[in-house]
Amino acid sequence: MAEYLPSPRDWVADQVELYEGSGGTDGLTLRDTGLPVIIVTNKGRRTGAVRKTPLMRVVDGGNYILVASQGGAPKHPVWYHNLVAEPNVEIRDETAVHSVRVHEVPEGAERVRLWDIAVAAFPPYKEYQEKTDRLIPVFISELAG
Ligand code: F42
Repeated sequence: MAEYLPSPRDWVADQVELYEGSGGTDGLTLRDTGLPVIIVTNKGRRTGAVRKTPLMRVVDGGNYILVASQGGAPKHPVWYHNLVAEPNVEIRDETAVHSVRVHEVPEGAERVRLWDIAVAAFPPYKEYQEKTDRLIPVFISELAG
């Protein structure tokens, strides 16, 4: 089993510890927004280490939409590159854990549809997109198998 390397950002590492440590019964929302969060367990593309990334919980039917916004920062988050390199990940949604495969949704009507769902679930995504020149990547999950 690969080693777990926590995020260097304390608030992120703390949320993962609370969420995972409670078996998905505590630390379930983003700060004081009350909006739900999932934990994506992914593999570091260079270290091979276990990485755990909290993201907003956005769903399209039974699939999860993952938005690589990183607060509208100029560069994609590192986890974006991890998911492109190894798309088989685990998603913890409260007490449920799903093995899924994710893929980036290319520009086009389907991405627009998923983006609108994401903004409805977490309105700050819209401001994050306005803040940055990059097109914020959107992934969709499907059950691995
Ligand atoms: N971020 C989002 O992008 N979208 C969201 O919807 C979102 C929601 C959210 C909710 C709660 C919460 O606590 C955090 C939330 N975040 C959200 C922040 C998110 O969890 C990430 O912290 C953020 O997106 C930054 O991701 P990052 O992968 O760039 O993290 C950096 C800080 C990081 O961990 N860097 C590590 C480090 O040590 O510097 C490297 C991590 C890594 O994967 N390394 C790879 C490896 O091999 O291990 C190397 C990869 C390479 O290419 O170098």
